[in-house]
Amino acid sequence: TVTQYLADWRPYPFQIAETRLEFDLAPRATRVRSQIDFRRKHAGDLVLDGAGLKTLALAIDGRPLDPQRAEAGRLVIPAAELPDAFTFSAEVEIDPEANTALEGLYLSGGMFCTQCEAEGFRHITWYPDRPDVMAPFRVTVRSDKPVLLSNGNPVSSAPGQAVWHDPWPKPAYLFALVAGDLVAISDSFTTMAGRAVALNVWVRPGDQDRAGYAMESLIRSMKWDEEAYGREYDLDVFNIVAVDDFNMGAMENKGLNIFNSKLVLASAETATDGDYERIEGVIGHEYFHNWTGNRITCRDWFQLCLKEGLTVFRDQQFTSDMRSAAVKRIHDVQTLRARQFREDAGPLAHPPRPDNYQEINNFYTATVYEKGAEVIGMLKRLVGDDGYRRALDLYFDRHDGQACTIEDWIKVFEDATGRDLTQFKRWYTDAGTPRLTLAENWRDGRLTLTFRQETAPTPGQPEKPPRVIPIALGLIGPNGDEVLPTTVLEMTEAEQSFRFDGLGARPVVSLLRGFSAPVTVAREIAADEQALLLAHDTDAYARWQAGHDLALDGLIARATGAEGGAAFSRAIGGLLDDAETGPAFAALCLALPGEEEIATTIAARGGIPDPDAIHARREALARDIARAHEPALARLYEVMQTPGPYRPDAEGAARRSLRLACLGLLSRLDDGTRAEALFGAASNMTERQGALECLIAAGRDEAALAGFAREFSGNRLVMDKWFMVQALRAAPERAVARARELAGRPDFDWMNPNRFRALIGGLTANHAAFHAADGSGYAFTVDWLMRLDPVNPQTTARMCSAFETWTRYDAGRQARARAALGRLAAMKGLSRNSAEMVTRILA
Ligand code: HT7
Ligand code: ZN
Repeated sequence: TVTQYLADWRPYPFQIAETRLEFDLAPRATRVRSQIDFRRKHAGDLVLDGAGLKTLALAIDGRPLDPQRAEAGRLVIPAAELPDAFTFSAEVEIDPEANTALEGLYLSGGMFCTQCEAEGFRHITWYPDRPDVMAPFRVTVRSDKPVLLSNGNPVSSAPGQAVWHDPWPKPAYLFALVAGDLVAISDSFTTMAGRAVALNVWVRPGDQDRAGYAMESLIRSMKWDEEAYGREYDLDVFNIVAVDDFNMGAMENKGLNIFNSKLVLASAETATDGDYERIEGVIGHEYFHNWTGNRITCRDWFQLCLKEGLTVFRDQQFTSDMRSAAVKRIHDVQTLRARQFREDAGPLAHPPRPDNYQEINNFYTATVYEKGAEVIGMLKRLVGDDGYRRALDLYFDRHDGQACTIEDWIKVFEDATGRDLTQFKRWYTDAGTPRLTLAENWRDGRLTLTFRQETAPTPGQPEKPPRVIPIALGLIGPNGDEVLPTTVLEMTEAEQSFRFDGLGARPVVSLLRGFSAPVTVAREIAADEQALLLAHDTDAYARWQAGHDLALDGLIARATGAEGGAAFSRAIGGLLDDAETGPAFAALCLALPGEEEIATTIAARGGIPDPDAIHARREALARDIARAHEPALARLYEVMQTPGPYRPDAEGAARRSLRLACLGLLSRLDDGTRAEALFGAASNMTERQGALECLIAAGRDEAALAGFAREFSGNRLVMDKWFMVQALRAAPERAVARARELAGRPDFDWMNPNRFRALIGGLTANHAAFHAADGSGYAFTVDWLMRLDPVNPQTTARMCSAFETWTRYDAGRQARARAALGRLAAMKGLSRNSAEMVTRILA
């Protein structure tokens, strides 16, 4: 295995004036003819990438080259054989039907489609498959499929052949082609300069009635990017295509976004509120890439967070503007903690900008995406909204059409604001989550806050110098009044004190408002102070965090044997009284911390988590809360009904989320009676799925599951939910057996990544089941990873991260996890993707 190093990057010796491609599509033998007009920029050989290509012909300016010159993976033509300007041409044959890895050109349900990020284009033809080589593309597609699409604007279209031209220089990873039996729902958008853009969402015939929300989301995204960032769309058409077989969520190919169908198709009966919100967010994300990723791309794959962190940040802003900013922030913090903090605390920890990798596909991680976005949030907080806008304007002006680095990004902030960001850059180069400790001193009306920051060593990075940490805080007086509004402290040292004078009585610190930095916090705070913050803090995130900490402390006390959670249960009383004024917030507060988070917190505090005890005690606390508040919960459950037709807006979703939070608690008392009634009566998938999850947890699910399967057996996306909820929500002692049984069904179409993730991913997310003491969860998961790896290495490797926490558990579980991983590591022919993951996890 070859390790790639950031330090080894060298400029490509050539630029490309134009790339011309011709495709004759056939499932088993597609012919690809290419002509690439190269112009020399620097000294050096012509190096082209290729993988799995049957090379039929090669030529320079029409002079044939021996096709045998192509070695595995590379074609090198020495500089001495090349003029300064020349056309390289090739003819290759590829086999889309055999392409189960879904990288390059493949077939999904009879439709030809492509996925080229990160290094998929080399599976299509010989090319400089690196993001800093950009070119305009002209593409001819020949096929008997009725719809033939590629990037850019249509040039001509006739039965059997279409020609597309993309005038905007782009790297090969943004190339796309689709050919299939598709239908579109169409609309148009007039840009701020008055240009009309034709919009199409392409789906399989019959799916049109579920594509409307994707189109509405696209239009909202285009408008928002003009208003919030001044960014206008730049082609005559924008196409979105939904495909069923896809390794990730979606792909931002220039002018031709390709989506996992689960992020396009939605109707009240088939999609949940969460699905609708994700569709809007991901449609926005891919659209926003048009400027942050496509017009300005990455110089190399080490810079991935340049486009992904920024685009996630932009999609988070978009969702905040379209829905509730407070709720969105809390959701984002929950996701970051659940996925990224976990990554940062284990063997897979890496900086947002790594400096080495073996397989770039393994670096599409929570650290690159979500932490990359948090780092931008911190920058914005430090330079202010105006400074951020000036920096972004400069970024677009200065770097349009370029392939850039994190250094370019930081420089625009320095130039636009005059700040020195040298220390700030550590957020990009250093892995690990800083732990912020607060010590308070109160004397004579003066509060002194002393912060310490510490980051534990991570793989390859033993030393962790201090970072700049923006700490947003406020002070709340004992009567609940705010005595200091939000103030941002800039911590730059390992230890630093800040003083607040002239205070009448000792206030409670509302710390890290808005989650102003991706750090963990350790502080002494009494339960009644947390309850005061939950009741009175002016910052919604800090209020939620106070309640969440109260619950977490109670759960950890219980999980380690003591009584706990009474203070949280008391605080819930006040919250339920005014839940109607903010149902989504109340729902978030009612949700107990998940088992994985409890385990993470126990481990971070130096303990060994016991998954069974965590599960049992969390259940016990949920029951106690339900008992203590049954009348209020039952009342809210009724009040939060949403009469009238289903609307996927934030208001309706908020009411349903509170209703289901109440149902979840009440089901612990009524053994699922209400859930059964709701399952039978609900006309939308949000409530049906919510009710089904309660029934599964209560073990009263047989009839509901059978009815659900009967109704939706023809809908793959809905059946994915059916598989997922059973693996995820089954009681831990039953879950592995249930998953095994489901895996034996003929409709467990495991080569489809959505179906595989639904069942196997569902089980790995069922904490106590995956970490079953007898190792059955580990063994079952590895059996399936071994089956999938030869077929689809990317998806297999990503799912290996289920094991990234294995060293936190007791010796018995560790031994079983190591044995399971050892079997995977020893598998003959294990892919480079999975081999890298297993090696890092076991290191
Ligand atoms: N930029 C896209 C990443 C992506 C991807 C990466 C590797 C393999 C398959 C993939 N599909 C999409 C998606 C995004 O972040 O917008
Ligand atoms: Zn992205």
